[in-house]
Amino acid sequence: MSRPWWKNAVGYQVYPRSFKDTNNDGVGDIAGIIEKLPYLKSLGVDFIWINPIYKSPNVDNGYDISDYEDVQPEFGSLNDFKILLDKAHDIGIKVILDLVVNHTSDQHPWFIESKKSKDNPYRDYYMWADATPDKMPNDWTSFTGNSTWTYDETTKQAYFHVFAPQQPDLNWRNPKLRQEIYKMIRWWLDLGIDGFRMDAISHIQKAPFDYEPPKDDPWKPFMNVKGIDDYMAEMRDIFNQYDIMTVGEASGVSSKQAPEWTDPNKKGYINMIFEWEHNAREGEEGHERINVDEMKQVLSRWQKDQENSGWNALYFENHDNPRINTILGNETKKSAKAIAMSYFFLKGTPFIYQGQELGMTNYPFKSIDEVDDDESQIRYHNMVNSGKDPKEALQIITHWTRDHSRTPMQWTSDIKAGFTEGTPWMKINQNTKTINVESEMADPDSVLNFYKKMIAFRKSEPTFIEGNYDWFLQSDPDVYAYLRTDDKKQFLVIVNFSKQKKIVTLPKELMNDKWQVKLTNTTEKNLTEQFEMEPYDGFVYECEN
Ligand code: TEU
Ligand code: CA
Repeated sequence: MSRPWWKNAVGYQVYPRSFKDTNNDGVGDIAGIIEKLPYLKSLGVDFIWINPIYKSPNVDNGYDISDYEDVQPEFGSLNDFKILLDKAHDIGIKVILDLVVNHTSDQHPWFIESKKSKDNPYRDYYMWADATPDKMPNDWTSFTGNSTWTYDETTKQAYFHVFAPQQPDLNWRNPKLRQEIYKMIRWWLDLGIDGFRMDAISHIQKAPFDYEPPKDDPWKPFMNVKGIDDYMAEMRDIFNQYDIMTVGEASGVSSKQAPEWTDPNKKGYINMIFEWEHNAREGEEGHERINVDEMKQVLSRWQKDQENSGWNALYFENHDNPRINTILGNETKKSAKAIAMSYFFLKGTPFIYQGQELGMTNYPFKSIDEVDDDESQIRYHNMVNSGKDPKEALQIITHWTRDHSRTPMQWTSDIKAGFTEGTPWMKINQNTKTINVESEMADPDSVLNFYKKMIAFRKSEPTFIEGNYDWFLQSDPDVYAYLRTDDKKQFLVIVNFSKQKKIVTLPKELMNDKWQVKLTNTTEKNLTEQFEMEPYDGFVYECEN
């Protein structure tokens, strides 16, 4: 069997609102993505994943869809999208779209109908149950921290939602609903897109509503619940008719269960999973950082559990997380490069989030009014309402808000970052003066040029595709080190995440004089048993067998 294209591909995530604005309304658009295709090509990526571009009232920035088969006018038209698809394909870049089918917007015509009466033909597209304004059908908690139910006066029942009330969950138990979704999936695939990132896909099945979740696991009733397999298998049978890739946001699917989901010789519903567990935090609320030790363990466990069966999606940043160079690095060029090296050579398909390749950092939020994200707003107001000091609440919310990744892409040193000439929908980080595409293109030592080199290198070495993964220095709390090995070559990746200098002892059996530095963010040096590392030093060594 020939190897599927996505196994040696590098992906790039585009958050369209914040990528590039061409008509100066302050919001990024499809024409902006088209304009920047040559940039993406020069970076060396093979495909882009674009966050939702569908029609949406924008309560959750496009993750609340009111028309699955049309484009949000702010972004352009369906025709613009077709042009983007053609132009991307012309230069060898594939395009995957977000598939948001756990829920719709409350403005979707299905929900508008569904609300009207208990016997409306669309009633069962969603989940309704008897309630009163102060007694909901059960006590489940949504991802926002509030109830999963919202009462509706018209029919004196409540509807179910795991996200915001404006995002009612679809009723996947209803075969008619499923057929509508499958029709829509085919419609996009027939248009020629190259796959889907499947949003919140592990939540599409819910436990019976009389189920009582354990106190320490409030989301269990909608995390990879029994019965989901039937729906996933139905989607797989569609996906298998196309040469596409699928990556599922599937929290609740464990590393042990993952091969069932991602190995075509098993159930093989999708090609890979964005696991969530490695985003482990440590430290006090409002000051947390990535816990390196736990991160190493989680990444290694996923590598091992899918080593011979299934496939991994590799990422550090996305539109739901803070900037990695702030929460794991120290906001320097050097740490941005170290972080890049640490995950890029794992087994799987690496993804880069827009701006990560520049070393973009968190935004210094000063007031809750600067925060756009609905989830952060809800959490902030819950905290303040329950008596928390507003200053403290602000610190907690803004330290880890999703908005850090949603500030506009930094193209130039201009005050508006070359993103727009209008008023940007979201604050621009003023470190665009130094962290931007234009300056970094001109600087041979920039994070951007490092990424270019790293991407080309990764794609040139087949060992990184199928080679084994072996983790060493397992008990070191700061240094992440692993080997990738096949019968021709061996690569050794080693990164020091400590702010201190470290001397680590490498395994004796690895020592020989054939190791050569292939990539580093510091001065090259030989691999020695007693190996000294400055803060954020990173190296990739190669040895021919
Ligand atoms: O995020 C979903 C999401 O964060 C949960 O599925 C996650 O598994 C859970 O919080 C586990 O801790 C996606 C999008 O990435 C996000 O931007 C959207 O707001 C959300 O879905 C709703 O569509
Ligand atoms: Ca625009």
